[in-house]
Amino acid sequence: MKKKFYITTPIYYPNARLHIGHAYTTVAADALARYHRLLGEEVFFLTGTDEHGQKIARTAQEAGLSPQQYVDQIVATIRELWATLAISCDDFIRTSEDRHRAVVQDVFRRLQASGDVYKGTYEGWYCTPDESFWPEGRLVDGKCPVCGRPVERVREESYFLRLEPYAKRLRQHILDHPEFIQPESRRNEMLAFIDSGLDDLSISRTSFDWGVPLPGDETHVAYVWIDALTNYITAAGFGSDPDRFARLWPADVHLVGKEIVRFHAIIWPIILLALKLPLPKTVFGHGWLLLDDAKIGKSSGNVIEPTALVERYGLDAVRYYLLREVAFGSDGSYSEPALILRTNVDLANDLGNLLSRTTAMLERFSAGTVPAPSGQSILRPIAEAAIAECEQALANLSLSDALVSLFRLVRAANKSIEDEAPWTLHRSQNPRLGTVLYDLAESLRVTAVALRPFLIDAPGKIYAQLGAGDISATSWKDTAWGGLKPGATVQRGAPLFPRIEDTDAAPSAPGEGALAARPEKATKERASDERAGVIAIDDFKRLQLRVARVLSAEPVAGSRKLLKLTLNLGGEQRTVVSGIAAHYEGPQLVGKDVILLANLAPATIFGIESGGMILAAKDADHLRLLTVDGSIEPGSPVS
Ligand code: ME8
Repeated sequence: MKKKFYITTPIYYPNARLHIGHAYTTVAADALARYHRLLGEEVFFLTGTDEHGQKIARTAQEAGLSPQQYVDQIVATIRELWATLAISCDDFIRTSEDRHRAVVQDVFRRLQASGDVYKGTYEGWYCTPDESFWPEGRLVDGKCPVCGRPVERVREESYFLRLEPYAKRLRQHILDHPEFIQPESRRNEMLAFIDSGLDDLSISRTSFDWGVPLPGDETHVAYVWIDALTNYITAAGFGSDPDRFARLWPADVHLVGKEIVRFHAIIWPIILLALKLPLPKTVFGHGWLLLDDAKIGKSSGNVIEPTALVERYGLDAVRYYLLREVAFGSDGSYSEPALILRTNVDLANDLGNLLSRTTAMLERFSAGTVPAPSGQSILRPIAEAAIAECEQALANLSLSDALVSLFRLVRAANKSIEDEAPWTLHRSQNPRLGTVLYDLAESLRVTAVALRPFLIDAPGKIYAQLGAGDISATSWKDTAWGGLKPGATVQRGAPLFPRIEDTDAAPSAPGEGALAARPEKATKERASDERAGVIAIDDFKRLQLRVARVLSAEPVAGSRKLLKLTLNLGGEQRTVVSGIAAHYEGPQLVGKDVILLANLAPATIFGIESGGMILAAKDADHLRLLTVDGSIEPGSPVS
């Protein structure tokens, strides 16, 4: 029988249109689902909407609509958004559906039978935007400790679930299963939360009726989080299709934002323990996308519409940016200039140029067909290592690392064009040419298959241009080296990713010394500041300054001023051309830590692509490189 992979996103509140933060989780889950399908597994990828509760009831009332009418409208926009982002979910659950109501009621009956439910009165605070109860002692400055918004005083009759009887078992489960709560920082937070003592949880509400009525006591509706968490078993067939449920449950990954890990890693497991059901294998709490250091959120008024970005930059660029830019698990800043830069550097320059250079050379030097390789392949071991690293990263849910590995292969292929100089091999009729060209085409083919979980259009276009056939017939196994058939006819096509011209993006030529990036929109005030030479902190923050360790430094043929440096940036290597040859000998620099402006648009200098600028201080006679005061990991950010 096929291995199964069940992955979920949170079910989102349809109280307002969704934004790039929701797209972030959903695109990440989609990439993982696509990867596991390529592995040949039976994948069940679930997303949906969390439609009950006080927040939705109020929003609908303000809009003059019934809650159902209100959510129906928003859900239609969410379905459109997921279609725009090519989200390949296998089910979209809505908690207002009958199939779900029946399961919530069943869960309540079973919880009551567990003996850990009692009726009482809830008196305390409630954060309506987060739909969460808070005892007085946990508030921070009288506000919700998670989102910082005002809380409301609530006093009403409620059913409670005792959590403490399950705390010890849950704690032990967390300790025994290091993969259960990830990343590790969230695991430690949850252990600390359990150790601080678990209050009985109010599991019903009586002050409004937009929810699932409790069986036997219809003046109560289920607390919206109990209702919402239950979606994960409803969709898997709990109570409706026992065989399917036995096959799918437990979920392999609940992917959630870090602010709701507590619900998924404490409350949900305790409900499952009370129901005597197995616990999900992994709850992964990713970080937030931030705008000017604040979480992008529906209520913060700083939402970014993903659809507009897709229209402007294309689906693959937006997906790539979301999956690559921020280490999955950490918070990261969203910025449009960074999206443009990522697209131009990785997709247009590195991947797109590799394809157009390779197909152009195949046309010119090999009559438009893929030659047969004969000699030693330089790129094959690099490709095999990149795929192995990519697999490892995906097993750890490190989506950005997976892409870093694949683009290492793309960069190595580009470098091999410079190193092997196929035009010279062609001129001298050197038989190595066939191997070099095959290597390039095959590296692109392997990359195309491996990019299928992440990108939607580009992999198929690469396949078509290489004459490799229909990419939809490939599986992950086709990332193995050697799939491209010699003799295939190359079909050169349009550039894969046209460069996005953005005059407001970072300065383009290294060595200009123009460190202040231009603001996105020059308002009058900002323009006058600029004239005075003053920049805003946001302008400074757009510069990605990083510590880089010099791996090698060589003179550039034909130039007396330039050195070509190869730098270690942590997970990545960069080549930078720098005008420092009059001040430093190459060997002097090897092992030195320098400061690199890492997000400067690349430029070709003396035929070498330079990816950034290293910083130096200069007086009339001297130039000295900036460095760090002691030992620090290469790649560390400078701020
Ligand atoms: O919490 N950065 O729904 P919700 C990253 N209905 N991710 C973000 C984000 C940001 N700035 N903003 C939102 C709920 N998200 C409940 C869930 S599950 C049983 C019930 C993502 O509409 C992230 O995944 O408030 C976060 O957890 C989710 O949207 C919250 O969506």
